[in-house]
Amino acid sequence: MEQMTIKTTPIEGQKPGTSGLRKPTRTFMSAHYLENYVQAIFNGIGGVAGKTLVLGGDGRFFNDRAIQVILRMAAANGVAHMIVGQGGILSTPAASNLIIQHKTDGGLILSASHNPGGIDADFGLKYNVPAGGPAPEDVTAEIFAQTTTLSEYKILEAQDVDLSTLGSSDLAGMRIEIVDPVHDWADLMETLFDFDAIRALFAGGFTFRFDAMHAVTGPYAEDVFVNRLGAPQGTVLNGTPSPDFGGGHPDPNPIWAKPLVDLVMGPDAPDFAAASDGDGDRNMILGKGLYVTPSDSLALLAANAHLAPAYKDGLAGVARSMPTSRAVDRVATAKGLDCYETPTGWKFFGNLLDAGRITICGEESAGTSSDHVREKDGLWAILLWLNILAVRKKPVLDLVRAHWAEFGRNFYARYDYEGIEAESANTLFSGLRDALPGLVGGELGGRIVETADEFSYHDPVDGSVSSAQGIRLTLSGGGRIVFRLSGTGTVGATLRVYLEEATDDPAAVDWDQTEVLAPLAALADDVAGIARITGRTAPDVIA
Ligand code: VG1
Ligand code: CO
Repeated sequence: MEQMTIKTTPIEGQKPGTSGLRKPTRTFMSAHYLENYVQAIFNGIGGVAGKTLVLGGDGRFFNDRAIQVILRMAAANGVAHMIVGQGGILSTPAASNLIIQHKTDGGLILSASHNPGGIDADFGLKYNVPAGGPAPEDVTAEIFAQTTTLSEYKILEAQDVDLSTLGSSDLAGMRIEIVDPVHDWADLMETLFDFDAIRALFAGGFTFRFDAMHAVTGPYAEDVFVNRLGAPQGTVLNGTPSPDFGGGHPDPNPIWAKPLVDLVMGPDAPDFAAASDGDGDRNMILGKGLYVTPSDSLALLAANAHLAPAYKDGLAGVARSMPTSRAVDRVATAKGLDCYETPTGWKFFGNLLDAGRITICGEESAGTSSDHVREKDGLWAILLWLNILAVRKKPVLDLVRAHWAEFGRNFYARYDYEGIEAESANTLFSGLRDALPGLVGGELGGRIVETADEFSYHDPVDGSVSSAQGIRLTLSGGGRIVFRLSGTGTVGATLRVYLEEATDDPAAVDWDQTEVLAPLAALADDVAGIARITGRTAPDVIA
């Protein structure tokens, strides 16, 4: 086995976004692309000699090849110990858990999450820190800086490592430990939730369908729901992971998980249904005849978490990303909890969780989690729902309506305009920025603009500042419009427009969301000039 130092030159555009580096798979497969980025990570975290790292991914196309390259590079860079999910597989929350439980120096997670997989789709790679969460901005900035000056990388010439057999082996002095991807994470779940109560729920005939969307969670869901909790065979749909996710987008929302939504809206609806995404960190929650928005789900989980053993003493505080609806803020106010507003992306919750300031946090994009790991955790959210349902013994619809009646209701939708030209996006945002000062105090659609600003986050724990995190307008009567650009796309720019209306009117439990939000959608178009600047008259996706 020969240690090689390969000369290379910087590759443009290796800038991590909201969640690591995401690019078309063919880009990742091009000469030196993966190698450069991995070496930049190793250099950017101060070298990896003697360190222990976790390694695994969501199983998408190129996962297996990339893992072999990373192992050879890790050995050549002097890594002491690599903990690898069997078959190269780890869900994102399971990887976070291994990083924490084994007290490692962090980990590499291969995933483009909800983006489709395949040679003509997307791939991704991110580094998580020893605390278990996605690297914060100072670390990703250092990694990016490394990509711009890189001149060589180290790699071993060696045969492929067998990833299929559990146990330890050696690669040029580096210990490789292949672990079961599911076991430790599933054991952790048993410590958090009342498995006996959920088992009794299933034994009583409660019906549940979980759609794994051909992605990484299939084996996790089989183990927890079927083996450990006694849900019947057939509970897990699309449970066999595939490198291209069965040709679909592994994105648990009403568009990409339409068959499941159709099921709960039809005559054979189960009592409860849920889905997760490519790497297992997102969740979608459904009841009979009902889609629960992720923002409402976060609020309901925060309000009821004390029903699960891990959270029985209450929550330290809660947090949500800025565009997420303010439904959880109402719960925090009612319960006297601190509530933090962070920029989009899980990395911003890490400090608050580490400092013990919050217990539960979430995002409108279907990510929710707690302090048990430092990633969002799709199956965790579903298990907390099951625990709550097992205690409350009421249909999902009743729980949601009771929640709205108690705390008030926030109507919410996100409009995505995909693949718009970068220049149009820039024009739109600079136009909005220029307009902000003139909007405050004025009238828009018959309502007063109470605030109009660009969100800057001041991290209360380490004092760091993250600016330009989205433009937001609040309107009298509880309305809010937020504009931001996606940081996970791989082609062109994606404009996200987040619409929210809030009311305390008890009658609102019966109002129609689309109708309530329609005037705001028109205002958003008007104030930002979406149709005028981008030529788009309707969003590609409404989530
Ligand atoms: C999106 C979501 C954000 C989420 C991120 C990663 O980012 O909006 O809430 O944290 O994806 O999730 P953006 O920048 O495209 O809006 V995942 O499940 O893709 O790791
Ligand atoms: Co994901």
